[in-house]
Formats: sequence, structure tokens, C-alpha cells
Amino acid sequence: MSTALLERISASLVEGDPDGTVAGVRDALAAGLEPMAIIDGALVAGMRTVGDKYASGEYFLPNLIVSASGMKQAMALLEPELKARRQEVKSAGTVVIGTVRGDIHEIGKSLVATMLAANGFDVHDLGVDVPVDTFVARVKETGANLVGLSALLTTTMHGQKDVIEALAKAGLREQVKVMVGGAPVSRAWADGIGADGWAQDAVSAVDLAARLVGRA
Ligand code: B12
Repeated sequence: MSTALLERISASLVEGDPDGTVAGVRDALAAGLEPMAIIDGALVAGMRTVGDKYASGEYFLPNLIVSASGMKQAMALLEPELKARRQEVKSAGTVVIGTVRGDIHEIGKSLVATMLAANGFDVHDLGVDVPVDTFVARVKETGANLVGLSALLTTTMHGQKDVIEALAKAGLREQVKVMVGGAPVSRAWADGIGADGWAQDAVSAVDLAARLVGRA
């Protein structure tokens, strides 16, 4: 029954039916499914299919926009549930996170931010299309010990390098660990630009964050 529910949610996302996605998520929560099972088993998988269809020319930009709206509405329902499951731990660290300049992809970054918050991190989410200087200013202001940089476009991933360089220039590089992510970002890229770590998804991002701040 839970597999059928997850498939229904995923299909509604792919078909561009946000109301169906929201209704499916409500039903799944009512049936006792864990929020992370819904995210991993239905939503992320559905968005991947949408991306594949866009890449192959079957889908166009409006399809991406409608599916992304379904995903965002679903996440709005799931975020409070994730936070409610937050284990009461001493703050694991302070994270400044955002999607780099020129890039408006929000979903993956927000998922990472939510998961970090759900795992005891104090999260400052700067949103999308964040200028280099804003990252630097917020690190200074919050005394963060971790920065998360998301980039979904090959044309914007250089922005991650720019932020790392700007942090060094501002004398903050010793204070913060930097982790990077996003679909085109790889471990090799992360190593090449001098990041401290890379993670492929939100769950491994939490493990990585804990390792980087010495909590795991
Ligand atoms: C939804 C979407 C959009 C939506 C975004 C809506 C929103 N509010 O976010 C809209 C319609 C706005 C959009 C616009 C564009 N898009 Co778009 N989009 C996508 C799509 C289909 C899904 C992205 C997504 O949300 N995935 C689901 C989330 C959960 O996954 P994720 O983002 O990868 O995040 C996970 C990991 O990467 C990681 N992660 C992410 N960030 C971070 C950060 C850290 C610190 C860590 C550790 C980990 C981490 O953890 C996340 C959670 O598991 C992708 C396809 C794809 N395969 O990625 C294309 C895609 C990224 N888009 C693409 C393109 C080309 C564009 C446009 C240029 C299209 C156009 N012609 O205008 C514009 C660019 C706009 C801009 N300036 O940013 C291309 C990029 C190609 C490239 N290599 O550069 C892709 C790959 C589609 C394709 N196959 O061609 N897009």
C-alpha cells in the first residue's frame, strides 16, 4: 500500500499535478509514512524523472515550473513534520547556506537546509541567487562554522569557487568549513576548488556536515 502511495505521488509530480501531489503527501502522512521516505521514495525520484524528460526534449520549461511548484508545496507540508522529529541535541553548529549567484534552483538547497535544521544545526538559509559578498557578510555576522553552497548549473558552479576565495580574502577561511553540492557538482570539482566536502544528497549532506564540524 505504501509503495502504491509513493508511486501515486511521484506520478502526480511528473504529470504536473501539484494538487494531486499535495493530496498524495497528506494521505501518505496519514498512513504513517515517514517524511524522509516520502521525500526519497517519491519526490526526489519524481523530480529526477522530470529532469530526464526535460533533458531528452520530451518536457519543456513550463513542465519544470509546474513540477517544481508541486515539489515546493509538498515540502511545505513535510518540513514541519521533519522538524517535529528533530532530536533534541545541543546545537551541532551554525550553517550559512544558499544557492550561488545567478542560480535560482531552490529545492535541493532547501531540502539540505531543512535536514540540517532537523538534525540540530542552527541554519541561516540565504535563499537563491546569493551574491558572493552576502555569504561573506552572513558568515561574519553569525560566526558560522559551516557554509553550504548549492549550484545546479554548469554556468554557475564557478560561483562556489568565488565564495571560497572571498572567504579566504576576508580572513574567514580558517573559521569555516565549506561544503558544496548540486547536480553538476562532483567530489573532483569540490577538491579542485578547495572545498572541504561534497555530498550527493540531503542525507549524506547531514553526515558530511557532522563530520566537518567534528560531531561524527
Ligand atoms: C526544477 C528545475 C528547475 C526549476 C527550479 C525551481 C525551483 N524553485 O527550484 C526552474 C524551472 C526555475 C529551472 C530553471 C532553469 N533550469 Co532547471 N532544473 C530543474 C530540475 C528539473 C530539477 C532540480 C531539482 O529541484 N531537483 C530535486 C532536488 C531535490 O535535487 P537537487 O537540486 O539535485 O539537490 C540535491 C543534491 O544535488 C544535493 N544538493 C543540492 N544542493 C546542495 C548543497 C550542498 C551544500 C550539499 C552538500 C548538497 C546539495 O542535495 C539535494 C537534496 O538531495 C533539474 C534537473 C536535474 N536533474 O537536476 C533542471 C536543471 C538543473 N535545469 C537546467 C536548466 C538548463 C535550467 C534553465 C537554464 C532553463 C532555461 N532555459 O531557462 C533555468 C535556469 C534558471 C537559473 N538562472 O537558475 C539544467 C542544467 C544543465 C546544466 N548542466 O547546466 C538541468 C540539469 C535540466 C537538464 N537536464 O537540462 N529549473
